[in-house]
Amino acid sequence: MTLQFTVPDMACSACATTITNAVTAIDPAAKVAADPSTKQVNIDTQASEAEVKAAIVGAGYTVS
Ligand SMILES: [Cu+2]
Repeated sequence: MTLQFTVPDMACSACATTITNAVTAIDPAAKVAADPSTKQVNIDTQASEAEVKAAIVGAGYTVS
């Protein structure tokens, strides 16, 4: 399943890496494409939307 989130406070590539790591911590098989310029995060994962959202929020970011 592909999830798409907007993360407005993803400002740079370090943020993108932090978000990617937070998601792969809950699903090591997830494919994460986080783009700081568009604030979009696309995630191909078997984890639920709620789990992925919680992981991103837990890393200190806002999901809108
Ligand atoms: Cu950053």
